[in-house]
Amino acid sequence: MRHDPMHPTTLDLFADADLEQQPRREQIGEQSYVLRGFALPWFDRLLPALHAVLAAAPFRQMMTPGGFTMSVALSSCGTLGWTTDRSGYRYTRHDPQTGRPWPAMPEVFFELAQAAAREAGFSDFVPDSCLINRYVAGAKMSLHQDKDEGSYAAPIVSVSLGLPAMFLFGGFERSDKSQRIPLLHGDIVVWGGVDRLRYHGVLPIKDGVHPRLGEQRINFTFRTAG
Ligand code: MD3
Ligand code: FE
Repeated sequence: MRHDPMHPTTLDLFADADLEQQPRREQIGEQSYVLRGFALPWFDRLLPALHAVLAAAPFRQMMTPGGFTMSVALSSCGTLGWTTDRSGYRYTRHDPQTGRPWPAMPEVFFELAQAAAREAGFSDFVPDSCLINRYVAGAKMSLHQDKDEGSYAAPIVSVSLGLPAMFLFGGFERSDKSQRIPLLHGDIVVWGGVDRLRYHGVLPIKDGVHPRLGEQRINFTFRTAG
């Protein structure tokens, strides 16, 4: 009776919950981690803050220096916002579309980014930029390095929300083999130190409907840009 699987004791239930729990922190590189579900408890506070940012700085598609329109739509908050146009990639203090300063980074964004960085071994992360990427079905980001920041000393924190994505985590040359890492709603990835200049990208998003965010994936990329 005590070991009837249909009648687990309270202690058995705790034991099972423990066994079935996914490892919360996956190491994917020497100084790179995926924090599974880390943003989930923050989501209800992130959403209204996101809407306020987007009311001031709506999503827009930008052009690469090479003349291609990015499939991902962008916005930013924080002191510095990443932009691209025919003259190049850079960080600006003003939204080129409105001429106004980028919206301030909501406190809840900053706190989440700092908590995630700490969990990955980077204490005292002070992001001054949050790029907000919006992917609809088919949108992708080709392999690239993040090289537009003033220093590579700080880590980068990436928060995935909405539809799932297959993230490509490459090496230090474009031709190096990439790991494929599925990222789900609420997952956070943190990179820094020796992994800061690794190539990375996102495969085309598959269509679908997320119960909280609909037909899109939204990614926050926190950086110390200045
Ligand atoms: C790996 N965005 O906007 S950050 C980007 O899902 C960008 O939208 C990704 O790459 C996205 O530039 C999420 C992923 C990232 C950022 C920096 C890295 C991965 C990195 C630095 C080193 C290695
Ligand atoms: Fe990037």
